[in-house]
Amino acid sequence: MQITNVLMALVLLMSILGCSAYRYPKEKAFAFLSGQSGKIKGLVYLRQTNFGVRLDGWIVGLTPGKHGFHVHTSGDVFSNGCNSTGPHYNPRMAPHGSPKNAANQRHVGDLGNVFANQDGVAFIKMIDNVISLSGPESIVGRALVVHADEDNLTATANPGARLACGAINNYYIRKKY
Ligand SMILES: [Cu+2]
Ligand SMILES: [Zn+2]
Repeated sequence: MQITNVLMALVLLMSILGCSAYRYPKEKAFAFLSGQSGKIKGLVYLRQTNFGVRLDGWIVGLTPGKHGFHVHTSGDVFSNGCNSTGPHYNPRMAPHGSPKNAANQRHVGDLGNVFANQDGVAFIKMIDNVISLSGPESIVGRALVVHADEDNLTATANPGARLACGAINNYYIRKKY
């Protein structure tokens, strides 16, 4: 009898967890990056985790070395290419800085640099706990931008031209429980 009760409780618990996970999945997003030259392309997946937003992806066609990488305010990558994405996403009116800075000492969109290898490929694997994929400071609908030059992670950073960009889009995977 007792085992049956435990099993019943377990089934009930699992169905509750399953339902809530179905209705409120952890947010996921992706961005296709492309640039005017057509040489630079990228794909970045973004997932909300308990430790922040995890970014996984790659960008090809870069020159080897560091390239500034940010969330810019607008997802408009059409009006004027990457230039219509506006400035770094900065809802807290903070100075530009390193992604390692405290949340009020960086733009929310400051993700630092990606590093391209000798083949011009940057593999992206980072977790950032200042950006989010939901709530008042969500970056969904904004844009990821990769620059020609290195971001020196200070207020005087000048990472140069915007080589490629892509709007950040939400998506959901429907799971059966
Ligand atoms: Cu930027
Ligand atoms: Zn910035």
